[in-house]
Amino acid sequence: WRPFKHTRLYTNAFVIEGNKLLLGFKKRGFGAGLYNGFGGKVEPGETPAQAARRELQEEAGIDAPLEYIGRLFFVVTGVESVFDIRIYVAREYVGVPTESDEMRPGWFALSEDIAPPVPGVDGDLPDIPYDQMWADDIYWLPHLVRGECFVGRADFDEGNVMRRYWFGSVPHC
Ligand code: 6OG
Repeated sequence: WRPFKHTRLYTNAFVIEGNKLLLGFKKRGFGAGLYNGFGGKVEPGETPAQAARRELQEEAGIDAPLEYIGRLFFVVTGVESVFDIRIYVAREYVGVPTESDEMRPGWFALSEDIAPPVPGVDGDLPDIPYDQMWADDIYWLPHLVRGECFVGRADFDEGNVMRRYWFGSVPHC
């Protein structure tokens, strides 16, 4: 494990409605070409919760009562500071998800034991596109969907390849 010299605070926010999950396709910048939650850097003077809400508004055009649900550390080859990412989730929102310069929002199907699908609407949704997401997401997103707090760390090689990782749920956020 490479030790942490500097960390930088980020947020990442997910919205769930019934058995649908809202993801954004990142159009530019770090992680371009991948689906992810909505988020970015925590700015000076902001709390992570404030930043999470601002980024969700900027990138997806919606407002939501976000709740803190997980914390992840990512060590990336060639990136000096370690990503310290606060993960948030909301189960309701206000507004209409709208494409921004950075993100194109889209709904994906969660398993039917979260909520029964609404015929004609939810039935047509694609599954969560794990093959077009950061390699870590498949390990912790199921915790988020179940409402379990989680923590983890992944050290990445060049590109979207994890060299070493650990993720787990924890009883308290
Ligand atoms: P901006 O560059 O848009 O913020 N992020 C990651 N998310 C996952 N799942 N895995 C990673 O592994 C990530 N690295 C960064 C944090 C970048 C956004 O992307 C997230 C932010 O929400 C390396 O300001």
